[in-house]
Amino acid sequence: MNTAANATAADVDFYYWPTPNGQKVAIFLEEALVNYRVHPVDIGKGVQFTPEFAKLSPNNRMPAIVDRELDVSIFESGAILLHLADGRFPVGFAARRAADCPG
Ligand SMILES: N[C@@H](CCC(=O)N[C@@H](CS)C(=O)NCC(=O)O)C(=O)O
Repeated sequence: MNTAANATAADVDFYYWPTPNGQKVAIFLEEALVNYRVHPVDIGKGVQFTPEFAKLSPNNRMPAIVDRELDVSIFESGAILLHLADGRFPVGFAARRAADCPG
């Protein structure tokens, strides 16, 4: 995860709040070693209804991501997971499997 302290250009901006739909994307990002930056979307405070967020997620729900290489935003956790699983990200599952199970 990218934080202000170790800020480098992230490959993915992740709009997140800790609910199961958010967490399943968070788990994927961590497990696939994606270089991502978290943007909290406090759904208790109505952040999901701001015009800025609605541009990324027109159904006003999180999670959402922005893929910086393709400059595209994606919402709906299932669609996000399919997008992230395309193998384009720096490590991806194949490399992760090889790292975890050498030989
Ligand atoms: N089908 C969507 C559901 C996303 C969803 O329901 N997000 C909830 C939190 S888990 C949300 O943002 N709720 C805000 C609201 O209803 O105003 C997905 O899988 O991403």
